[in-house]
Parts: sequence; structure tokens; C-alpha cells
Amino acid sequence: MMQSLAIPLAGFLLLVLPTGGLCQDSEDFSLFPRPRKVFVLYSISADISTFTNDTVLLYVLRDSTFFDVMNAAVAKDCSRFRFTYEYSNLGPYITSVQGLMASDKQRTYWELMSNDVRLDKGAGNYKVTTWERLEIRYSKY
Ligand code: B12
Repeated sequence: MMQSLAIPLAGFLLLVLPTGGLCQDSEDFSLFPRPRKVFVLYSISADISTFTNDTVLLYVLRDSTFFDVMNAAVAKDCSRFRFTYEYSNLGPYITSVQGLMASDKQRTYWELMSNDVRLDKGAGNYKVTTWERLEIRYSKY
């Protein structure tokens, strides 16, 4: 009985194990490897009548940053998701979205959100996870 089970089991393992066996450099090894890409929702919003709020579903590499996602949105449709930024030692600071500029004088800025929670990292440092709802929101400080 044991023998009759052992042969199909050995065959199954030969099929699913990568060559080199279990001890390879294989952080990702499992019968169900983590997907290389993830889905995220990306939205732009401003409570201003002339601004068109918009959302897009994107399929990006795992470990992408918020900034990568913003660029993926531009790559998908640059007429809907363009933005500008300035570079500093903290990484990119988002200065405008769809032409709407943040202003020190008016104390406005583009705020980064994930699932409605304000992020404590900049766009270049924050890594996204699967099915996350990312939003950049025109806000006051
Ligand atoms: C004031 C402040 C702001 C103000 C700046 C406006 C202003 N004109 O003062 C506002 C409210 C706009 C702001 C926004 C954000 N901030 Co801020 N901010 C600060 C704070 C409290 C002080 C900065 C300062 O005045 N330094 C003194 C001046 C003389 O130095 P400075 O280099 O010229 O400062 C400028 C930069 O710091 C820049 N700035 C402010 N925040 C951020 C964030 C990023 C990612 C970048 C690149 C630049 C930047 O604005 C400052 C004024 O021009 C720091 C915390 C701290 N104690 O340092 C956090 C801090 C820099 N902010 C932070 C974050 C996360 C953000 C946001 C991403 C938050 C969000 N979820 O949206 C956004 C930026 C989004 C974007 N558009 O890219 C983090 C950065 C962490 C990191 N390593 O990525 C810090 C360190 C706070 C924290 N979490 O510990 N911020």
C-alpha cells in the first residue's frame, strides 16, 4: 500500500521541484509562488469643480513604489494622469496633478493616501501591495 503511494508522490515531486532541489536560492520557492505582478487601484481627486476625479486599475510589478504606480498610470493614459514633481533628498515631491499645482501660499499640497489612510512615506519610498487603493488627493495643511 505504502509503496503504491510512494511512486506517484515521487513523480509529483519531480514535476514540481525546480532543478537543484529545495536548497536553491529560492526565497520565492513554493508550490504557489507569489505573483510577480499585482493589481492596484490608483485615483486622483480634488474637491474643485474644474478638476476631474479619476481612477484606473493597474497591473504593476510587485514591490513597485507609489511613484512607479503614478508613472504606470501616465504610461496607460497620459491625458488623464499627468503629474509633475521636484526631487529632494527625501525623493520625489509631487507638485501638480493634471496641471493643478500645490501652493505654499494657499497651503495646499498633494496628499498620498492608501485605503483612505494618509501615508507617512513619500511616493518614492512607499511600496504598494496587491489590491491596494492608492489615492493622491488635493488637500490643505
Ligand atoms: C512641513 C512638512 C510637510 C508640509 C510641507 C509644506 C511646507 N511648505 O511646509 C506638507 C504638509 C505639504 C507635507 C507633505 C507631505 N509630507 Co511632509 N513633512 C513636513 C515636516 C513636518 C517638516 C518639513 C520642514 O519644514 N522641514 C524644514 C525645512 C527648512 O526643510 P526643507 O527640506 O526645505 O523642507 C521641505 C521638505 O521637507 C518638503 N517636504 C515635506 N514633506 C515632504 C515629503 C516628501 C516625500 C518630500 C520629498 C518632501 C517633503 O517640504 C518642506 C518645505 O518646503 C517633515 C517632518 C520633519 N520634522 O522633518 C514631514 C516629512 C518630511 N513629510 C513626510 C511625508 C510622508 C509627507 C507626505 C508624503 C505625506 C502624505 N501622505 O501625503 C506629503 C508629501 C506628498 C507629496 N506631494 O509628495 C515624511 C517623509 C518621510 C519619508 N522618508 O518619505 C516626513 C519626514 C514626516 C514623517 N513621516 O516622519 N509635509
